[in-house]
Amino acid sequence: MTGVCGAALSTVTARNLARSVAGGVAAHADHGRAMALLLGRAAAGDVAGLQVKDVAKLRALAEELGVEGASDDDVDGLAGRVAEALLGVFGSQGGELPLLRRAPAARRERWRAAGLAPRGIDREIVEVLHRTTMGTDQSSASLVDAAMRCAISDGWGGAMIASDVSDILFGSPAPVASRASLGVLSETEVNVLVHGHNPLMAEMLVVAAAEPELLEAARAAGATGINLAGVCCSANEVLSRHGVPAAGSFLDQEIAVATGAVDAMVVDVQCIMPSLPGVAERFHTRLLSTDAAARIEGTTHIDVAHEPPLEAARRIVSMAIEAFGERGETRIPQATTGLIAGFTDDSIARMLGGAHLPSFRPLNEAIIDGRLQGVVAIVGCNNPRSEYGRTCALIAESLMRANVLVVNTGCAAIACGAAGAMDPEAREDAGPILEVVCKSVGIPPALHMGSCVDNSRVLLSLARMVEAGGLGQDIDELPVAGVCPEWMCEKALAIGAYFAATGVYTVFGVGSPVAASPDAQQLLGPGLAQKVGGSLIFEPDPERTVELVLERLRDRRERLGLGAHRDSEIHDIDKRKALIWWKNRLRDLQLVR
Ligand code: MSK
Repeated sequence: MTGVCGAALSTVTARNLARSVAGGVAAHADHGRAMALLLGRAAAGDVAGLQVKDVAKLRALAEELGVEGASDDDVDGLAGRVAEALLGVFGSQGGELPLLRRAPAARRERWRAAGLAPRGIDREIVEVLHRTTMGTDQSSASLVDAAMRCAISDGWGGAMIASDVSDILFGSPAPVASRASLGVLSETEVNVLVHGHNPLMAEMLVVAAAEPELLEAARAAGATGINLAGVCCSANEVLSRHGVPAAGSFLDQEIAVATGAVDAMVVDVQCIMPSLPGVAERFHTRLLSTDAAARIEGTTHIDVAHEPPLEAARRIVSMAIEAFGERGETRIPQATTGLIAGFTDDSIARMLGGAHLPSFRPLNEAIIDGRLQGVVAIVGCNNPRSEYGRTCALIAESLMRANVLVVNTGCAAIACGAAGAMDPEAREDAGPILEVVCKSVGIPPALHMGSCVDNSRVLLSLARMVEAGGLGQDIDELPVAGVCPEWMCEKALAIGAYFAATGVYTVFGVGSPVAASPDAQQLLGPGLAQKVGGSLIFEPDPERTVELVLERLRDRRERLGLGAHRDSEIHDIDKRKALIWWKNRLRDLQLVR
């Protein structure tokens, strides 16, 4: 079958997929760019109330980027130079993205050999848009390659920059206790809900909501205080850094307003339902947009590029206090779930190895001796075509029972948190051995690793697992997988594509954008597996998804010579490094599988 122009079905399908991936990469890249620009503005003293919080991370990034004066006392000057260097990564036209150096050497070699090492973030996005215009790139294989190169520029570029700069400006997350579900909304306090992705306004609202003058104004209006909560990834950002509770995921944004208890909802960019103004106008809720890139009819727009963000946050809280006096009947579901959030590659290494010798080695040892079968990231959206956030949680429960450590980001993290997977008291949901591991380390069986851009933290954790040794020399050798059970937007496809291109076996649920073309499915499955060791599979059945993932973990364990619990060939990591070297050598010589 061909289109009217003669394009094959595989070309059209690969072209559409590549455009979707580029759309998702662009969203994360523009978020990353906004953070780099904000760092520059903060360094120049243009943003009152905002300065570098994590100086050590700024210095480390400066060194990594080759920015001079990484140990200078002038932190603002250094921040300005780092911001410039980061902005250069977006516009770079050749060479390789500098943050690729965080990936294992074997992975970088593989990307180079396959022509997948990205040159500049904007360049890869633009090139996909060009290639996919009518009558340009007509090879489905070449289109999939371009999509993967573009996706790598997200995970190891735009998204990673967004997370790094957010940490530098607002502080790096560390494990913190909080709560999830709509029950975090308060009957008696002024409720301000943040929604979107860019953490700037959410951070400023954390400051404003604690100011004595505004608390006094809230009390004068008859409230007992000011309650800040979030939905979607803005929630994940302030949950990870401050323990601000998460009212819900993408699917909960309208329902939160419909409780009648939200006095102000503050949105920035991405995942904001166009239906929100229509819902908000039926209640007293003030709906406020804050980013020039996302103008929404029916909202009050406060542009934080032109108003000091902290002043804007104060104005917003005052509007919420005024709205509180207009509240009608409220219907807030009572249940909430406890959770621990704030896990990053750094904080996990510190928890496992201690503050003086942070390391992923204890995790690798638990995988090697079979206490853990592996690690699976459950990420991405919630989808009305799925059972209201339950698919993520059901898959997490099944994997935890099979002694698999789960890590979560995005709306999947909020859904799993609300279902109790991140509650340290709910360890009986985990398999018996995972439960023991969690108790000995002091972690829940599912780790909340942040927002969608924080999938970069998952990539860095995988790189650190390789570095810790004993599990191979590249990410595709690890007994790990990625699952995106309820995806609904282009950004999720971009994340799945960079997971796969990084060597992760990745399964998407709901529906497949390449269902029409067996050739395109072949390219994303076995084709990618051969080229980069990871693959992008679409499987709508959650039970089958669990089976596929466990099969992958078993396969990787077998290749590494790891048996069942305490039944592996060699447990000592240094001896294992030699064993793996020989196994890989024999595999290269095609003497073993
Ligand atoms: S917010 S991209 S619905 S995860 Fe990051 Fe949630 Fe998906 Fe938006």
